[in-house]
Amino acid sequence: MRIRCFLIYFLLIISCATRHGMMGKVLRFIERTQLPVYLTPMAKGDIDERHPQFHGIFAGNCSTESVQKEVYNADLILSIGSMNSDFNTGGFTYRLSQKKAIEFHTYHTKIFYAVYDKVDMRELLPDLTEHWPTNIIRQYNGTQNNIEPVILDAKHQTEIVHEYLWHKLPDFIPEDSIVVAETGTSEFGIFNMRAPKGVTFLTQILWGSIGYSVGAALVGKDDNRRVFVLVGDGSFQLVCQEISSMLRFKTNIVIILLNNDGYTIEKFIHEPDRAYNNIQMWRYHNSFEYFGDGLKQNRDQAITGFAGQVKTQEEFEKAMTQVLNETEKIHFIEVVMPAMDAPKSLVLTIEGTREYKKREQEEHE
Ligand SMILES: Cc1ncc(C[n+]2csc(CCOP(=O)(O)OP(=O)(O)O)c2C)c(N)n1
Ligand SMILES: *[C@@H]1O[C@H](CO)[C@@H](O)[C@H](O)[C@H]1NC(C)=O
Ligand SMILES: *[C@@H]1O[C@H](CO)[C@@H](O)[C@H](O)[C@H]1NC(C)=O
Ligand SMILES: *[C@@H]1O[C@H](CO)[C@@H](O)[C@H](O)[C@H]1NC(C)=O
Ligand SMILES: [Mg+2]
Repeated sequence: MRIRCFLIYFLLIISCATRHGMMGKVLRFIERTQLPVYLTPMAKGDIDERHPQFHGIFAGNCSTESVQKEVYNADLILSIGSMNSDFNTGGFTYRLSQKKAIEFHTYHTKIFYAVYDKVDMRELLPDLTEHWPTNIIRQYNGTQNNIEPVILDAKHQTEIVHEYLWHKLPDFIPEDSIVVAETGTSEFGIFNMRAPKGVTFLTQILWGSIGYSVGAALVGKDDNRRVFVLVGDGSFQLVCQEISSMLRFKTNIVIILLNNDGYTIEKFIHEPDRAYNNIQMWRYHNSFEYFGDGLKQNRDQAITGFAGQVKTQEEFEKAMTQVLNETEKIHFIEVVMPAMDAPKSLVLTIEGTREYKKREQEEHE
C-alpha cells in the first residue's frame, strides 16, 4: 500500500515537556517541523503563547471550539509526554483516535496500536528532528493562539466572578512572573487564561493534592522572579503557616486568596450541600498580622503592602495596581467570590468524568 503522505496534516500536542530536561529538544523539533503546537493544561506555559506556532490549549471539551476543530481534523497527531489524567484531558473528553496518534514517552513509543518498548523520546526526538521529511508535510495554517475570548455577562458588573477574574488577571501579571495555581477552581481558571510572555505556570494537575501552592510559592526567591499564588480558602487552611516563611525570608510574593466560603470544586463534584465541604471562615486577610508582621522581634522581615478583602471588580483592580507599583513588598489580596461559581472548564471536566465513570460501570455490568 502506498501512503499519500503529502496529504497528511500533522500536529503536535505537548503534555509535559519539561520532564527530563526535554524542553530544548522539543523546541528544536518544533522549529524544524513547523507544526502547529497545542499544549495540555499540564504543559501550560512550557511554550510561549506568543510563539508563532502556538495554537492553544487542548483538553478535550474544555478547549475552545476552534482548537477542538483543528485537533480533530488532523490526519496525524504527534503527542509528546502525554499524561492522560482526568484534569489533563477535560475529564476524559479527549476523543483522539489511536489510529491517528504517535505518542512519544520516556520508556516507550506508541505508533497507532503498536508499542515499541525502550524507544525513548530523549533519543528519538533529536533523531527525528534531524531526519524530518519536510517534503511530505502539508502546510497548515489554522488559527494562532486560540485562547478563549471572554464575553462578560452584563449582570455581573461589580461582583468578582471567575469569568471576570481570569480574563482580567493577565493584565496585572508582568512578563517572566511565576504563577502558582492551587488545586480547586484556580487551576481550572488558568487553562484558558492568556499567558503573558515568559510566565511559568505551576499546577498540580496530576495528583491534585491541595495545599502545596503556598509553600511552593517560595520557588521564585533565588532568581528574582515575582510569584503570584492563586489559592482557595480551603487549600490555604492546610498550609497557612508558610505565610510566616514568606515574611521571614523577605519575599515580595503576591498571595491572591479566592474566598468562596468552602470547597467549591468538591461541591461541584459531589452534592453542593454536603456538610463536609463547608469550613470555618477565617479572617484570611489578617494573616500577615497574625504571623508577626510588625513585631519588634522580627527585625529583618518582608515589607507588607496590600492586606485586605476585595469584593468588587473595581476594588480588585485597585489592589492589583498597588501590587504592580509596590514591587518590593509582599501583598495579600483576599478575593470574595460567590460560593457556587466556577470556571467553565471545571464544570465541563466534572461532566466528562461523570460520564466516563458511568460508561466504565456499564461496561462492567
Ligand atoms: C491533601 C488533599 N486533601 C483533600 C483533597 C480533596 N480536595 C480536593 S479540592 C478540595 C477543596 C479545595 O477547596 P478550595 O481550596 O477552597 O478551592 P475552591 O473552593 O476554589 O475550589 C479538597 C478538600 C485533596 N485533593 N488533597
Ligand atoms: C497558508 O498561509 C500561506 C502563507 O501565508 C498562504 O500562502 C496559504 O494560502 C495559506 N493556506 C491556506 C489553506 O489558507
Ligand atoms: C506607587 O508607590 C509609591 C510608594 O511606594 C507611591 O508614592 C506612589 O504614589 C504610588 N503610585 C501609584 C500610581 O499608586
Ligand atoms: C463533549 O463534546 C462532545 C462533542 O461536542 C459531546 O458529544 C459530549 O457529550 C461532550 N461531553 C461532555 C461530558 O460534555
Ligand atoms: Mg474555596
